[in-house]
Amino acid sequence: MKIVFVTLNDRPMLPYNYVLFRSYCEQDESLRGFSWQAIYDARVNTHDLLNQIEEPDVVALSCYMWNTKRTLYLAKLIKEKYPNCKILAGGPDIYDNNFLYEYPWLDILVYGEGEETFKEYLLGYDLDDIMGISYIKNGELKSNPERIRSTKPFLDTNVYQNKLLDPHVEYLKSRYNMVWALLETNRGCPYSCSFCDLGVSAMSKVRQVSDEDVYSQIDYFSRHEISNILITDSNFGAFHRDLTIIDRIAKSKDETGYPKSLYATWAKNSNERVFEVSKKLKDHQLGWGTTLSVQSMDEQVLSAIARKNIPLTNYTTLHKKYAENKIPTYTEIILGLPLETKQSFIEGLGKILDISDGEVNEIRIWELFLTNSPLNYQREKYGIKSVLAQQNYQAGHPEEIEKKEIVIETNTLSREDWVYCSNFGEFLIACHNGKILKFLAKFLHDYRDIPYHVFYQGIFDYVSEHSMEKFFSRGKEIFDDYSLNGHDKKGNPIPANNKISYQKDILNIYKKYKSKRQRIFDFYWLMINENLDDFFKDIISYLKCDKQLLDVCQFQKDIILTIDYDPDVGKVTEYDYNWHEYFFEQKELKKKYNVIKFSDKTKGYGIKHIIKKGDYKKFITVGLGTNLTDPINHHILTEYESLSA
Ligand code: B12
Ligand code: SF4
Repeated sequence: MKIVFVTLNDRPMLPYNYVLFRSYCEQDESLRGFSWQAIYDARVNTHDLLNQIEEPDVVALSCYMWNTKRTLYLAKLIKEKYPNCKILAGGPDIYDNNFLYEYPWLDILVYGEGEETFKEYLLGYDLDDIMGISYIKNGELKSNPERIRSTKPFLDTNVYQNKLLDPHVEYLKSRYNMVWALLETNRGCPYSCSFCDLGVSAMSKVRQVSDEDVYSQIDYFSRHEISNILITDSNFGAFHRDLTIIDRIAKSKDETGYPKSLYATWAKNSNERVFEVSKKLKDHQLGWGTTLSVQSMDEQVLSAIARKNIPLTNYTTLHKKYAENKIPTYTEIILGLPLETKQSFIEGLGKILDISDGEVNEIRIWELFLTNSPLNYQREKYGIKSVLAQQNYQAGHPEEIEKKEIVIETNTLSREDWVYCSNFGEFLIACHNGKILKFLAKFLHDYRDIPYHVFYQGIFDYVSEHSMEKFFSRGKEIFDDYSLNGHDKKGNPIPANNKISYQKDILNIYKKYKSKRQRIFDFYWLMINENLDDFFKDIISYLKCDKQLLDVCQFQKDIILTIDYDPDVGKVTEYDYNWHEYFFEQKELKKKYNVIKFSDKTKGYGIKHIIKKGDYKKFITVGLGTNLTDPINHHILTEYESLSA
């Protein structure tokens, strides 16, 4: 028998599901000796993938947010070419029996955990006896009872030890010079957030992978020089064992240089252990930051999405601790959750800045997807309306373009409010995380009692009608078109998350930078940067500045990295207050004439990007950064000496 396992990854990543399923099935002696093939490289075009497949008997599909349409399209082509093969589709994006009618080339849908189901199928069980599947029998839909999740520790299949992955490590290294691997240390989540695919009760029991298996996987990563590890657990740091796992990974890195980086979804109820894990990651230069997630800052909303059980109380202390230890933190918030209003959302963003004392390194505003989550079935209750939006930039046959439903209205948030909040959010990220107004905002918050959200919203509304009118109204138009149709007036798609992929007017602006940034907050950061004088004129006139405010505005404007900054010369500036000491050295604010010389030559946290005056291509990387840890050391000048001391 020939089995083809399709698991199209989002990046150059080892085909974990293939090896997991194969190892599991091969534990049964009668299933050894089959021929298996893994199809996983999403960078190869669909027809070339098809050409790699020969005479399959069984095709297994792993369907996720990022690959479902393409996987199903590939499956259609496979079935056309090999009509006798059987096709099974599983994964978190398989949740609706209608798929059997919509994609009639599928033979079986598999729900939930799939190893045992797949094994029973290969063993030739009668379909009626396999739990957790749906299929068409004699023209009628048959849906078997849900499979009860095993309570045993799972795996023990020594996934990474049995050499099945070796050729794929070589393939990825030779083709991409980069290898990502998944590390699963447990599965399931004790929480039940209603917007989440894992928030279903069937997944509430957390099952552990044995210590032995986890450690042997880590050894495999080091031995095979695999750089990037993505831990699949839903709450890494929640278990005491996680500290030992990190120690083991750190030891491997110290001894062999691998893995080089580690990414995780952090425990929601963030605690001392998560901090300890994060600190270890930072100390061994493995980490990229820790999520202190909230999803919403409104108690009513948290209650509606069943997330009330994750308390917000200790965030201020935690943020402080992370900041003191120079560990980047990022906080996620979702727009469009039930009971959220325009006001509660905007206040929520302000509260995030408040509880982090303005120091949150990155705020991420996520759109709310409607897939296999409990919320998907509460549309009426919350007046949920959605738009079908393309996922990211995609080329290829129209049938393989990934589209997902995104919430753009509820009975407490009108579509217009959604547009406003989206646009405001991009501005806030550009100005606070991008540090264009961060210091001014902090001063006004600390010394003039102006709440963060009041400051940012006031400025946003003002500049939207003045210096930034052209750009912010374009951003608004994009959100408006997106929420109405998922595409712009010319019919060009506006992809979820990365909004600007097809909008020529904006891409033209980027031409001189010889690079394109697809997020609207990046676009805003660059446009404000290009129009800094006018932008600050607006700020000064909006704030009706007194002398002290004028001085802090000047400081804020001076430290922003601009294209004409010359690292060979530096920048000399003067102020009536000791702003640099107050903001950068946590000293008391004093009236004191001082002259400062800024002398930054590079920017970047890990990789140091060299600043070059007038070089637009470099400027976009230097100023905006390339990866998620970058906000720590980009955007502004930070190297200085006092000439007046
Ligand atoms: C790793 C990961 C990623 C990686 C991608 C990894 C890759 N392969 O390329 C990254 C970080 C890039 C990522 C990104 C995103 N992700 Co993600 N991600 C995960 C994560 C943490 C692990 C998935 C995994 O491989 N688990 C290990 C496998 C073995 O378990 P499993 O997936 O549950 O599979 C079991 C069953 O589904 C089934 N099964 C799977 N395949 C098959 C096939 C067959 C034939 C059968 C029978 C059964 C079967 O059996 C498996 C074992 O029992 C999950 C959360 C989680 N803890 O599961 C989220 C998750 C898959 N991601 C999710 C989301 C929403 C996203 C994003 C959209 C987030 C965002 N807002 O941007 C992005 C999308 C990226 C894009 N390009 O569009 C959702 C998906 C919901 C859905 N309906 O698909 C999940 C479930 C998180 C959540 N709780 O909501 N993600
Ligand atoms: S959002 Fe996170 S904490 Fe909530 S159910 Fe999903 S995985 Fe669990």
